[in-house]
Amino acid sequence: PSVTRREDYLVPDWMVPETSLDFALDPAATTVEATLSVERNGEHDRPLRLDGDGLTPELVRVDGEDWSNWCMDGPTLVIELPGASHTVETRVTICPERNTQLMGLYSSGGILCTQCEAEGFRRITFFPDRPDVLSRYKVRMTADKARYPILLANGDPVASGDAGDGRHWAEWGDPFPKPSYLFALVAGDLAANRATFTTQSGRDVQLAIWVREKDLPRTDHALHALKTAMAWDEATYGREYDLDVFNIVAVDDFNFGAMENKGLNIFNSRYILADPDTATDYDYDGIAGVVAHEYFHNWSGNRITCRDWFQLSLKEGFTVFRDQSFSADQGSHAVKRIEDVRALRAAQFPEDAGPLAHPVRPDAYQEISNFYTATIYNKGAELIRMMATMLGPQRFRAATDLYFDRFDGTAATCEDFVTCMEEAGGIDLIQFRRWYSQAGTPRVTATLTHEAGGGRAVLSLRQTVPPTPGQPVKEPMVLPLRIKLFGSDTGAELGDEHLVLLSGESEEIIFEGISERPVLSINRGFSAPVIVETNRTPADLAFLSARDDDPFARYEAMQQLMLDTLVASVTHGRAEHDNVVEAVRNTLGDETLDSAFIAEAVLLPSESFIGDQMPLVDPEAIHRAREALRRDLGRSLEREWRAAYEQAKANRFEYSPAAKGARRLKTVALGYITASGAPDAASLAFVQFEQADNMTDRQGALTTLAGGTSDERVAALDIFYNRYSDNSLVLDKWFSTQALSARDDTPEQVEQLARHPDFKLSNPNRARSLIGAFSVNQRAFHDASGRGYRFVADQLIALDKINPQTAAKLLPPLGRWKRVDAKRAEMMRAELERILAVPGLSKDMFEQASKSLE
Ligand code: B3K
Ligand code: ZN
Repeated sequence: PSVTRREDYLVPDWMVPETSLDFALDPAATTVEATLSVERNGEHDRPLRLDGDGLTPELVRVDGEDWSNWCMDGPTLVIELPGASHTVETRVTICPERNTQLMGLYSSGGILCTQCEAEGFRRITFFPDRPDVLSRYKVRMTADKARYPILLANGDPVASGDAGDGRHWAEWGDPFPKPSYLFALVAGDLAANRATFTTQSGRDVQLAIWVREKDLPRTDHALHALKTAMAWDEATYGREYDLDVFNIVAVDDFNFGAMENKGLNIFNSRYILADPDTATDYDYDGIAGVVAHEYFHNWSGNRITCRDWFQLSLKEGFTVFRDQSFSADQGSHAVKRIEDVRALRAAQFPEDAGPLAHPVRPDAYQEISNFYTATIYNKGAELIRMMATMLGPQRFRAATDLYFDRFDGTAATCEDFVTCMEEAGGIDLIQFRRWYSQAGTPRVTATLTHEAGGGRAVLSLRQTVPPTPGQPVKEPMVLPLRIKLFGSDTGAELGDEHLVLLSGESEEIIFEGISERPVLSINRGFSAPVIVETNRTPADLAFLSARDDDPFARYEAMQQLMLDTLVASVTHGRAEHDNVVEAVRNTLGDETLDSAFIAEAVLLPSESFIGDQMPLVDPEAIHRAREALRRDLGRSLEREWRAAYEQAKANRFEYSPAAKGARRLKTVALGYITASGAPDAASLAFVQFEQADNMTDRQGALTTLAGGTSDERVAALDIFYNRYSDNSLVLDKWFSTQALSARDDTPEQVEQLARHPDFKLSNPNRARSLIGAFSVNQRAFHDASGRGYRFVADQLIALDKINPQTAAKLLPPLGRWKRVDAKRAEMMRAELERILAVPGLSKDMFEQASKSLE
């Protein structure tokens, strides 16, 4: 397999200042005529190499004349050219309706649309398909007027007209030079939800969200989020939108969440469509977050793009950080931070601890699509957050201003960004840069000792960074740790919060004047993305869970208390639950806390996260221990859960932080009432299911029922299916709820669901709703029979033939065989071997599976 290496980067041989494209659109055969103005870049005599993928040139012209001095080098069109600049024309024919990979130009539910990042443009036309070739695009589209009344492309509309024969045409021009991965066009029978946004400098921007007519009523939330995001980016980063129009199109078949094409974002419909009856609060939040994310890319991604794909986190890490901050500002900062850290721990920590671990700025790849990972995105965002913490808000803003100003209109590197942080921040980030080059989650051991006589407390910190593939030995990192001490007798704060920058392997910090026994609050706000081990007792953790003034630290103390209890119980077969029960009782009864925070704090860590704390995962023992603690919490606090449930129940649907918090706590309480074994639990859930005026409550009740064995379970699943059988986004929930179920027969159920008439691998959302959900259901996936592994491998082998990118994304759980016992490991390896033996396996899957076996 061919490997691309960061150190091999060379500037482009040819630049393409102008690109003009002419599409004769047709689902079966679309012809694409491209006219490129090309300019030799530097002193060399190398030919023009135009990337292609599955393309055959039907015509090659140079400066208006037929040109014969070209050849194909594999998929690449190589044209010998004299002199410095030319006009090069090519023509190809492509078939959108047979494009099941969903890269390039394809058809989704009758809409023609494109996806070009990272290397999809070369499936549309011959081009130097790399992010550092910036070009100004003009696009002309001709299409059947009845089937494709709406024709959209990047930039602003220029002209349109009738083409005769029932066809029409439109021209669009994008004044901003852009890389090919940001190219987009859409043709379809679409209706728009429109609004006008006036920018801070007083320019009017026409906003439109394009969907099928019947979906229009479900676009208000996304449109509102877009306007809010545009205003937020002006207020927070001083960034204003730069075209006259901003279009968003939603399609049902999409390989990921959405795409930030210049002026024409294309979305997976799950991140646009919402109404109370069909979308949960998580869906609403996800929509606002993704709409904002793609919009923010207009500056962090489009105006400043990436020099090469190794710099992907330059745009993705920073943009995730920006969307996280935006979402935090729309509601509770504490709850948002808890959610983001939970996502990081669920997706990125396991990646960093497994065979696919890679640095935030990778050194090599076989298939770049495999590197759109939690490490690039979520850990990348944590790196930006650490720099923001070290700089403080004013200097961070000065540094981002400098970055946007200095690199506007260019293709930049992570190094460029860090340099701006250093210059405007006035700090040295030499050692901090290791965060970009070293993979693996650092582990910090923090030991606090108190010399009562001398009134001193000594905090010893020690860090290690684990070996990862290709990086056996690591250097210490810079870890910004927010730290505070509390008095265990008085509960008082013992001094202010400190920002400790741990940069050596170990360090001691002395606190003077500490007369009572101190309790350590460390990594407050999750200031560094690390694992912290401390010598805190269960009583210390319970104390912090009730008293810490940093809400994240408070949540974290409760989680740690729960984890310690669960790990002890898995290891020794049983454990004392009283500390957890009392801490949960305290939190539930604390009237100063809001419901959303309480709901997060009292939720037990997931089975996989418990597994991540153990040397080897015993899925059954973890499940038993967690269920036992859940039952105990349910029984011991049944009165409190019922009270919380009743209180939250009174609300009618409203999309506000308070109403969302009430719904969240309500379903958590329902879960505990169910876990208690109360005889009326299933009927309580069924009533919630039936009477719900929103999807959060309905799906919450369904999830509770789906995990059990009541008669109501079957009834609810049927009712849900029938009620929503024409809504594919809701049917995805029907599949995923069952795939995530804690029932003993889930592996079997999932096999049956894969034969359900509504299950189709060709739709990525549907494939993920079953395969993706099932493979994070730790106990079911790791069923001792090995049938879970076989199921996933069978599905991925079938999916690889349709859509390799989506298949490869679902592979990592099969690769974590080092985390389980020898018997399971052997079965997992056998499935990876079976995948690798498939003739014609994609390079996407090959890279993931082969690395996973090492
Ligand atoms: N930039 C796109 C992701 C493209 C993924 C290509 N495999 C969406 C985003 O991060 O905003
Ligand atoms: Zn992004």
